[in-house]
Amino acid sequence: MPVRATACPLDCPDACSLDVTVEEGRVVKIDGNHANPVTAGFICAKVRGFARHLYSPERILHPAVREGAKGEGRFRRVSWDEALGRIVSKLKEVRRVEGGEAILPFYYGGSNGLVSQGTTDGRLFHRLGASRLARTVCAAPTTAAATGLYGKMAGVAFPDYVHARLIVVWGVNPSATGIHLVPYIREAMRRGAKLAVVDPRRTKLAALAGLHLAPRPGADLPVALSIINWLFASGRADMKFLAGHATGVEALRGRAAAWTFEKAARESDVPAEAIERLASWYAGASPAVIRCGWGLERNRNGGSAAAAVLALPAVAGKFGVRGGGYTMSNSGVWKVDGPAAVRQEAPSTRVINMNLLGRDLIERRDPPIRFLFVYNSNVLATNPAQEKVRRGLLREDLFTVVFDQVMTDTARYADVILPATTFLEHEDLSRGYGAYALHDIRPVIQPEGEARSNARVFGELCRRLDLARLGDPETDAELKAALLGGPDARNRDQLGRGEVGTPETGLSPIQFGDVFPPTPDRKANLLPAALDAEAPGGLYAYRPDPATANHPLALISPASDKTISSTLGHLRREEVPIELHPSDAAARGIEDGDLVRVWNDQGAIVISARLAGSLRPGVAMLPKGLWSRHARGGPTVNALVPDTLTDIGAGACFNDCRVQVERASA
Ligand SMILES: Nc1nc2c(c(=O)[nH]1)N[C@H]1C(S)=C(S)[C@@H](COP(=O)(O)OP(=O)(O)OC[C@H]3O[C@@H](n4cnc5c(=O)[nH]c(N)nc54)[C@H](O)[C@@H]3O)O[C@H]1N2
Ligand SMILES: Nc1nc2c(c(=O)[nH]1)N[C@H]1C(S)=C(S)[C@@H](COP(=O)(O)OP(=O)(O)OC[C@H]3O[C@@H](n4cnc5c(=O)[nH]c(N)nc54)[C@H](O)[C@@H]3O)O[C@H]1N2
Ligand SMILES: [Mo]
Repeated sequence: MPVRATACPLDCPDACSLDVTVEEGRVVKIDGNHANPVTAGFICAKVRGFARHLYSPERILHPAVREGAKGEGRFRRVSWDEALGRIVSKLKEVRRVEGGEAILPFYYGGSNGLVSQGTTDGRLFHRLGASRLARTVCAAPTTAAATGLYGKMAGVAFPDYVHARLIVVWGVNPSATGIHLVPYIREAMRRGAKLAVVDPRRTKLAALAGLHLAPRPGADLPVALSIINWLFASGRADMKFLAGHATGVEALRGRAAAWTFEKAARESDVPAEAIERLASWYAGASPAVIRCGWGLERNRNGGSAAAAVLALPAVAGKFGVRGGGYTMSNSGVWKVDGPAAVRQEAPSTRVINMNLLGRDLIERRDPPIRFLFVYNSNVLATNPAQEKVRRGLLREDLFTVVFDQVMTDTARYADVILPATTFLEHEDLSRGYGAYALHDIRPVIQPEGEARSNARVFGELCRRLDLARLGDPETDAELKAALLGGPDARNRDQLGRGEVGTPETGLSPIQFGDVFPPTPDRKANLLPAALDAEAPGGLYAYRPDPATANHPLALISPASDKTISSTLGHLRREEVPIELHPSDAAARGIEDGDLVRVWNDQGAIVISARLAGSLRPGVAMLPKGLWSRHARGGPTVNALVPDTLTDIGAGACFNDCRVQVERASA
């Protein structure tokens, strides 16, 4: 049976290399291989079972147009020609009557590589003069912090974690969200390293850790600032490193000065002794590495919190040794050519923050959004303020196209649906944001049904709208060549030799040894002026918990090991319960398995409850990426999530959701 090598582009730091077994044109087995050393021959259960997604009865196999009411999900099959014809005439009409900005492309594309997003799609919407989208649903605050402090310098490679004497896992849950880091952590521990975890839940790694700090969601900032304050005050700060390699040092010291361990303990509800222990472990260990994740960014203090955590290795002098420093996102290390290479012009049309889609669909008048083109996204399931998004999608004067692989919650509201290929059916280029790997993705099977790739469909729309120009890279091969052939042709040479490319930094850079912030002074900037101006009250200013007497519980929604965001959600049939701490449940007379009502000012959901001692008291949990079917056909956790924005980066505040829970009558 032919085994074909490819790679996984799904939204995960690990960027696994895959072996796919194909029998009579069908995928029968998917496994990891060794092309990317971090994959090391094993992959997650989700991707091993990806054939269930490929051949799902819910796969969209041909274009269709709406027959029933919006949301009803009744469609009539049409040809590609008819579907594209309708889209073209509606785009022309909206542009003529309301102007190009009444058109909004909506995409996030965490699970898309470099060809299936930001190529012909961008070209189409830019040349149409459509509204632009701020892609902020994920990683906006951490990116702002990592860029502001270090110019998004390359991070510690996962294999180098084995050299660390202390590993701090902060707001990240690799056991679900990037499993290939875990063996390196275990190996480091086998060699004697200590592990500390900062997470409101006792995750699998927290249960293994010598130290687990469980702050209230959104209270990482005081914890990190109190450690910074102590490092300076106790003479443990590395003044030599700071003098040579950092700016903004005194300013940061000043902002941290008020934060004693006791004060941080009051805000975070972590015992002062536990914070102090983390501080002294950190000061005393070398190499020490911080794996910073995304759980700590999804709240009103998220950007400042990430900045304070990322400032720790500079203040404590943890750089310059193998296995010391931090890892945030490594997506920035690849020198691939951006929009210019694929001939997207830079327009100056209005920008819409994707996190505010619901509000903007309902309220925007300058002009109103009349045409919404959703692709690479299941926005109704994944965006904050779900009921506003739903109200927007229900507008009769909105024309919605949903281009997807399966019949998502969002697709049910479309006027036209288009069938999309998966990464096993189209060409792409994918870079890891944890593991250092750049993959050339080649199709291993023919598309199911009439599915087509994004690059092809948006290219065709350009032609039908007379927006194509001579010399535009069109085919997958032309697009790949354009993306890789720019200033750093090394990527391309490496791709040519094997599946895996390496960035110009090499596979295992030492921070402030081999790599420095790619800024003119090559220094860390611990208080960047732009971030300071953006954050309400300035960078590192703490904003208190939004809980109220009516809505006292913090409802967080981290990733689960069953889905990637909402992708693969249709394969999960059962209802998904809300997890409550036993003490919070007891106080409300709720028992395991009871039906409960969860509500706040945004909305209400009815769902069953499960008691979970792994949560800290005051915190409830529902995984992200749920579909309506997992909540009795009703709204999901995002119906309760506010559309407030983070302090920097204008990101989503998924974990600033505060709710009340009560027993519901069955
Ligand atoms: N299996 C699987 N893997 C995934 C994904 C998936 O959906 N499923 N999603 C992918 C995507 S899109 C992303 S962005 C990454 C995200 O990967 P992670 O960074 O791991 O993100 P989360 O699961 O959102 O949150 C991580 C942890 O933060 C904790 N947390 C919540 N609030 C706070 C807080 O205020 N402070 C602290 N310190 N911790 C907090 C949560 O309890 C959780 O254990 O994972 C990627 N990998
Ligand atoms: N409550 C809560 N919600 C969250 C989060 C949270 O922490 N809590 N986290 C957020 C995070 S971190 C993220 S990244 C977002 C992700 O949210 P989304 O960007 O909506 O990601 P997915 O849910 O994976 O949906 C991607 C969709 O694109 C489709 N697709 C994949 N590839 C292609 C392609 O090549 N072409 C086309 N046309 N379609 C394709 C898939 O079938 C899938 O339906 O969710 C966010 N939502
Ligand atoms: Mo994400």
